[in-house]
Amino acid sequence: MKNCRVSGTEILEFLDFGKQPLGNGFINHEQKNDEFFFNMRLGFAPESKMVQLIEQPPAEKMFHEEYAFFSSTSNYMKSHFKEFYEEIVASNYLESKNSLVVELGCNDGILLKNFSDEGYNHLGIEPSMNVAKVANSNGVKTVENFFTKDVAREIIKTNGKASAFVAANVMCHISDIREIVEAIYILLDDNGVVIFEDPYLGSVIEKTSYDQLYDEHVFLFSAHSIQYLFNEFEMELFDLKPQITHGGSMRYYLCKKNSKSISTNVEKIMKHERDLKLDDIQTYIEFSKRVENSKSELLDLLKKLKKEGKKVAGYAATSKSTTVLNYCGIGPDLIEYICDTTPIKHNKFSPGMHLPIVTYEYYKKNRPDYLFLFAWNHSEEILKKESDFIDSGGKWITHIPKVSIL
Ligand code: JHZ
Repeated sequence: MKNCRVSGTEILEFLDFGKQPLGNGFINHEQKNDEFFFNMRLGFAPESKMVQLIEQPPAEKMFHEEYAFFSSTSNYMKSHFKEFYEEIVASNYLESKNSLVVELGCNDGILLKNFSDEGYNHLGIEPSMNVAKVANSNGVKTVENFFTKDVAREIIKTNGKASAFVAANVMCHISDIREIVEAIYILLDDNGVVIFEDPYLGSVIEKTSYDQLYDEHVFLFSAHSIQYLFNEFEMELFDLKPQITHGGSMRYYLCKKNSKSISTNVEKIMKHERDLKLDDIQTYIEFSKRVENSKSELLDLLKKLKKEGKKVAGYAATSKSTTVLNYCGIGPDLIEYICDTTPIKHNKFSPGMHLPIVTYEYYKKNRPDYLFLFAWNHSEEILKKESDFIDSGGKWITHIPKVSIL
């Protein structure tokens, strides 16, 4: 993709992560010599203000019947999505329980289950069949498909128009974003709302959390870029609410033009983005220098620990860990294994660098001296749960916002 996916104008490249595998492409021993890689480069489009990958692997390679990420693995996220549900219900967006709520990329149903349990009219759309099956078996009505304009028309035929169209950590995954926004416009009732959240560009820049970039995250959104994108399709932002999830996310509220009053939050956050200079390529050039520094500091620390004979393991085989490991060139010589609670990842190897993925129980029996916190976004939940690791002399390593030992 040489031009911006939103405006069709030029993209200024500012960061090259080199060859990267699929963020969730955990592999068996036999697949080690037959892995998929793509060139992961990041750019900024001055016209739309959209930060985006220059190249993204095809959607079918990333989302399929063996998708490795299940949303319900974090208890904190379960309560976060319960609050999201409560907010929608408490607002006047739904006239009654019959008003249709559609969720794009509902995964295992972590959000929609709240609606289905209380008898709300709902529909999930999820292309990764294995997670969609879990949603369906949990009582969440889910269509196993990618979302398109045709799918939107089909849904209208069977379910009518949507009063609320929601998504969490999904919109930023979709390369053909114009098709999606057009499809949303078709599906949405004239008075309907679109509410979605994704990792926030401002937070990534402030925290140097470069690992929010991997194959699935083709965009890093801001209020400016979302306003630009939806304005193209006669929709506009009417509210914005920052979230603490995933190291700093933004919840975007959109409607068809002139159908809702605009919250003062919109201008407040737009101003914050101008103050952060998110419209200036220089900001991204400086970010890329900080990313390079982070890489060398992390490698220095891991090599020093190895020299001292310390054992280091990783905690949580996140998608983000794929970027850290491959960009920095960290293999099993520096981090012995990664423990994770997701069964589909067990006894596999991390994408690209091939670190063994082990069970939580394995970690408990084979404690390292240091644990690298790959799920730094869940640090509160994890550090609390693992307090005995520190008590028994263990130490945590993080790389966000700076490489350090906690
Ligand atoms: P977590 C995924 O990213 C992928 P990831 C996706 N592209 C996205 O956008 C975000 O989520 C939202 C493990 N874990 O949430 C379970 C433990 O082992 O940071 C999971 O494998 N123990 C859709 O993968 C992984 O972490 C724990 O106590 O970067 C999830 O990582 C906890 C809390 C998690 O998302």
